[in-house]
Amino acid sequence: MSRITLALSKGRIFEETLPLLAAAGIVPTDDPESSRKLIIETNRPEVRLVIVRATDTPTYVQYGAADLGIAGKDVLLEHGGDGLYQPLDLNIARCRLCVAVRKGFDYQAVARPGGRIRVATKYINSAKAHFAEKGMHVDLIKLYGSMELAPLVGLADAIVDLVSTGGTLRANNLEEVEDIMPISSRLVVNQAALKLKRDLIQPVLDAFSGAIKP
Ligand code: PRT
Ligand code: MG
Repeated sequence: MSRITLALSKGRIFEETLPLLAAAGIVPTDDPESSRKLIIETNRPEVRLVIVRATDTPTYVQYGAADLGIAGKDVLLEHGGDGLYQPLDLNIARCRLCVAVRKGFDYQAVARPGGRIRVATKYINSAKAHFAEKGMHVDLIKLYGSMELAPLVGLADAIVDLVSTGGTLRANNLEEVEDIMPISSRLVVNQAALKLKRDLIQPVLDAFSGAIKP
């Protein structure tokens, strides 16, 4: 029997994908928040889910360990998208990528061609492209989380991070000074799998596509 494997991260992407799966007639048999299982079966014997770290989703799909996956545009921009077909913006897990600084830091003084700034981020590629376009010189410091701390302890002048409600910035005395781009999650498909298992994958694409909320 031919099967398809869909890679998802737990948390917001899993939660917001459930209605799309339901539209495709797919219901997981376990909840990854309470179960420790990394492979989750569904009501459909030919469809299974694998639970991966959000940043690893494109890698599983690129190498064909999963046929499909759902990943944030932020993650896809850092991964590069090699070997991935990206047919659908699912419009879920929405937020924006932005530049933020400690309140009182004069960002406008350095936000000009030739200006220099030290930036901490997990989004090295996106940050590099953004500051290059502005003609700024940037010293990038790679972090893996809690970026909001960096300007508070003098590790960086600014951060490039995702913001949704703005609550985390406010709680840490930071302010958004530049909007880089809107972010949402995309469906990614392994290109070889799409050809070999089109009979199983195409109906999922069609159902997802019909269930996307504006
Ligand atoms: O959490 P973990 O370290 O395991 O991995 P992850 O952060 O990569 O995964 P997860 O599940 O937290 O996020 C998965 C995807 O959700 C991301 O790749 C984004 O595309 C999307 N997304 C949407 C977000 C947010 N909204 C978001 N608000 N990802 C992260 N955040 C964080 C942000 O980094 C900041 O620390 O939430 C904080 C800000 O939230 P507000 O509401 O206080 O502004
Ligand atoms: Mg997170």
